[in-house]
Amino acid sequence: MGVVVVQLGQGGNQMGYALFRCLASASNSFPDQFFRSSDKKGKTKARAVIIDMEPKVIHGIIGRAKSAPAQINRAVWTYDARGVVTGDSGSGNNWARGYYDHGPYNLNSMLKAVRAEVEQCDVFGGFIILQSMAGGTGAGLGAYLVEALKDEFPSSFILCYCIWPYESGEVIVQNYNVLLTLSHLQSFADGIIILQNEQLSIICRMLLSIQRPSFDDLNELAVQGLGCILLPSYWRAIETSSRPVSRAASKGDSESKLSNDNSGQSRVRILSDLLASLCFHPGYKVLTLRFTPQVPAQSLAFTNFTWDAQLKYLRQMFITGAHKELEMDWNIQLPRSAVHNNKQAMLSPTVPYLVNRSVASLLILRGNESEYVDVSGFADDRLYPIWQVDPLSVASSSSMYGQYELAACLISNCQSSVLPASRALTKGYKMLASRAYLHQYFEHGMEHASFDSAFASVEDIVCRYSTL
Ligand SMILES: Nc1nc2c(ncn2[C@@H]2O[C@H](COP(=O)(O)OP(=O)(O)OP(=O)(O)O)[C@@H](O)[C@H]2O)c(=O)[nH]1
Ligand SMILES: [Mg+2]
Repeated sequence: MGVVVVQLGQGGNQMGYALFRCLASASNSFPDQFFRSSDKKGKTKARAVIIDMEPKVIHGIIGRAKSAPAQINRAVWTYDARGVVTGDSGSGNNWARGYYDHGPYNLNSMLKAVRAEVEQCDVFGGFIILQSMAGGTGAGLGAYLVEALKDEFPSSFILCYCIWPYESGEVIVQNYNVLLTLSHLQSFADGIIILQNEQLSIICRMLLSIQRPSFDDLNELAVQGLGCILLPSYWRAIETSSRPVSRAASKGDSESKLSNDNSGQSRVRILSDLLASLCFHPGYKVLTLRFTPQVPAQSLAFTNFTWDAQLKYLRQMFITGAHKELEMDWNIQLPRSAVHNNKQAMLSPTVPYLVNRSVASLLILRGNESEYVDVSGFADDRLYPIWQVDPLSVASSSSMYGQYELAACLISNCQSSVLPASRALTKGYKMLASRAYLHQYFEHGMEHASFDSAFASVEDIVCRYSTL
């Protein structure tokens, strides 16, 4: 099974490079879902297509992959030069330029590179798209390419991994760009993981003791969670008093014969199982990652981790919607009744809590004894809407994850990612009302109606999640 990673624009390419490094260095051998041996010389290549409209960043990551490769038993990996699509100049943070100009102009070369990489997979498992939402290429051309991929490969899964900009605003038109991108991805992608630069930066500063985090620092942190999900893991049961065995665990017995390994456990299929357990409802596709432990690399060897403590942190982060272990509100507890909803909590002064509700969650545990840890706290009915009958899936692997003796990642289809979307809407509507910078978009053939429909679609997303 092979997954093709499409890296787009500066953020997408730099993040993609960090992801391949993480996948290569966290296992004993190159995971064949993400790497392939090229024929004659037996060199290992990333299963990647790398696209940017200016060549600088692409040259940078190709050079870094060659000069500072993640080594496994002295083996190295590189990018395949045939998977590169680039141009002369970027999109200048103009979403319309990426979507209406660069997208159609480069479509054939992008699809050619994608088809060539897909053909290298014995079984093709889908696409992971890496992009930032605030610029012109990753966001605009990225939205165009995702539509084209859905058209060209209609039965393949598409999981987008999207960088949300600092909300203080690095790019003046970033609110337009994130809203346009999110609305397009909602229509054409199967799952959208949002990664907030702001949150990554706070974790780097407060928990990892990096005073001025660079993009490399943010990327390295961000891909830890994604790598934890993507490396091989196996379905396990949940076993709580109210739900004896999860759907995911029993599913493996009947359906996943192909993916079973020698131990008889059922292996999680990337991306089909992941998306089927999290994004089964087309109205809810926005995902959030939470990863623990969050400690500086140099402290890992001197810290004793226990499952009990780590899962307590992770569960409280989940309940409160927090992204970091520090300064989390431990006073927020689950309401007594499962029928409680957040809307009631907002309206009633006697209900002091607002919990982060989730449509579904997938918990991945890595490390010794991970098959036996009690995870019932994540299956609590009060964390999910009442119509959800089987919201939690759990997978594990007893192997160590890179330097982590134990690691846990929760990927949830929950309310916490829509808060930044609703703030972007407020700011975006303000700019739209004053017609700020619209001429830059109209120059490339975009119409006012496209803004209206994109904003309305994001409003729908926010509304659906906030009434969970
Ligand atoms: N986390 C992270 N964010 C990045 C990185 N590079 C850029 N960004 C963010 O991405 C946004 C800008 O988008 P870019 O990816 O630079 O834009 P692009 O896709 O190359 O598009 P154009 O340059 O307009 O053609 C800003 O919000 C940056 O903070 C990176 O390596 N990591
Ligand atoms: Mg760029």
